[in-house]
Amino acid sequence: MGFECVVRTHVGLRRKLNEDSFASYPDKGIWVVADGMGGHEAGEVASAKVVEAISGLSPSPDPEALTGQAVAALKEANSFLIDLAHQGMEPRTIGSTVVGLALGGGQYRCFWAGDSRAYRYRDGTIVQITRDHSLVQDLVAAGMLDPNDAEKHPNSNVITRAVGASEDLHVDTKGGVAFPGDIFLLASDGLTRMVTQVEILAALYSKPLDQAADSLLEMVLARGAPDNVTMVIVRVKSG
Ligand SMILES: [Mn+2]
Repeated sequence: MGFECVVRTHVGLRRKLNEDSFASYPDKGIWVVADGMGGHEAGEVASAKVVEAISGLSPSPDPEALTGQAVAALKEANSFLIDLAHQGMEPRTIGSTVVGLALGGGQYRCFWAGDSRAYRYRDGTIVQITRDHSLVQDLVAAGMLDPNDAEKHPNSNVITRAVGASEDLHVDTKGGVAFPGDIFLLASDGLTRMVTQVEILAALYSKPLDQAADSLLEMVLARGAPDNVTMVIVRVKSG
């Protein structure tokens, strides 16, 4: 499988630091976006640790095997970040979300913890592959919150899973067949809170990937970009 990929990361217009990180390894067929949290540079450390964990994986044509390796590496990063947090004067979380994509052999697999998301564009339609690990997502699933009100909820920033957040990290995975022309988007919430799924679809529809990424970033900046913004867009090439 051949891939075309573009990445964008931007500090946004209100934050001083960019605590998001990304990794793009088209030769290994793996990509990752991580959104760090904790303040005072802890977030940068955490998201960098997630990316570092992914950088050490051995190439594999099987996305499921690659994802297995990634999950094991993320569990190690999880322990590292918890130990690191315990070394501080005041206990605090040094954590990061993660969303990853492994592609190979006509298959894809996504893995994630937290509210960074993966979408798949295919034949003019878009689906969100991941399901946020967040308080509002739990409320929506329980029928206690209308999905349309989720973004406006006062606790919309509360995530229920992250690398570095608890001793036993559960990473969700989901995969299937990948076809030539499929486009995958991995993004931090700095993008997905500011643009709708339909706007992402419109950006990806029949545009070169560079243009799609630029137009999405411009949209977020025009709307005030309160958070760091990171996206990785990967297209499966034909042949
Ligand atoms: Mn964020």
